[in-house]
Amino acid sequence: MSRLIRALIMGPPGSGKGTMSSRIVKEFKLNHLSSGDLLRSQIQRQTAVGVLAKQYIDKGSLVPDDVMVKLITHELNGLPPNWLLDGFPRTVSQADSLSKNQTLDAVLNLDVPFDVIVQRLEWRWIHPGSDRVYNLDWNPPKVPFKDDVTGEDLIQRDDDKPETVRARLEAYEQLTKPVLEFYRSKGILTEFHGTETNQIWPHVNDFLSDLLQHPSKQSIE
Ligand code: G5P
Ligand code: MG
Repeated sequence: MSRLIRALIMGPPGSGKGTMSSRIVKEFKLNHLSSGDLLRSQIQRQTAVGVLAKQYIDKGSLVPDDVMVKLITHELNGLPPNWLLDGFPRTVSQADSLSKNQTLDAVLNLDVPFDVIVQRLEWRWIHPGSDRVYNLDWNPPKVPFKDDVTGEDLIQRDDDKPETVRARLEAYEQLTKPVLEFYRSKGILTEFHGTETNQIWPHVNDFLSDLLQHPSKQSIE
C-alpha cells in the first residue's frame, strides 16, 4: 500500500468525523489534520489565533476564512502528501483556496441525520492533551471521566452546550452544505449515509481500499 492519498472528511458537527478519522488513520496510515483540534490547541496555548478563534467557536460561528486558510495552508505544507483533512474546508471560499494549493484524491461526506447528533454531543467527553474522543453512552472510557491511555481527566467541549450545538448546525446548513455541491460538481464527492459509525465504517474502508488500488479513478487539481 505505497500510494499517497490526500483526502477530506466532511459531515455535520457530531457526525463522527473525528471517530472515523482515527479508524482511517490507523488502517491507511494517513496523517490526520483536524481544523477543530488545531484551533483548540491554539486556544489552550493562548496564541493570537487562539484568542480570536475562541470568540467565534464559543458562539458556534465559523472562524473567518482568511485566518483558517492561513492556518491550514501552513500546517499542510509541513506534512508529507499523505493526509486526511477533517473540518476544513467549511465554506466555498475555503474550498476555492484549497484547490489552488493542493490536489485532492477524495472527499468523503458522512451524511448523518441531525436528530441523532444532538444527543451524541451532550454525552461527548474528550481528552484535551490528545483529542481522544469518548461518549458516555457509546464508547465510554474504561474508568469514568479518565483518559484510557494517560489516566488524565476528561473534559467537555465548551461548544457542546445545546444552544451552541444549534448554532453550529445552522452554520453547517448555511455555509458548509454548499461545499458539498462544490465537490459534487467536480465529481470527487462520495457520500456515506447512516446513523452509526460502525455501520458506515466498512463502506469507508472498502472505498479507500479501492481508491488505493485504482489511483486514477478520481482526483482534482
Ligand atoms: P470541529 O472541532 O471541527 P465539528 O462541529 O465539525 O467540530 P465535531 O463536533 O468535532 O465536529 P465530529 O468530529 O464529526 O464532531 O464527531 P466525533 O467527535 O467523532 O463524534 C461525536 C460524538 O459522537 C463523540 O462523543 C463520539 O464518541 C460519538 N459517536 C461517534 N460515532 C457514534 C455512533 O455511531 N453512535 C453513537 N451513539 N455515538 C457516536 O470545529 C469546532 C469549531 O471550530 C471552528 C468552528 O467554530 C467550529 O464550530 N472551525 C472552523 N471555523 C471556520 N472554518 C473551519 N474550517 C473551521 N474548522 C473548525
Ligand atoms: Mg471532530
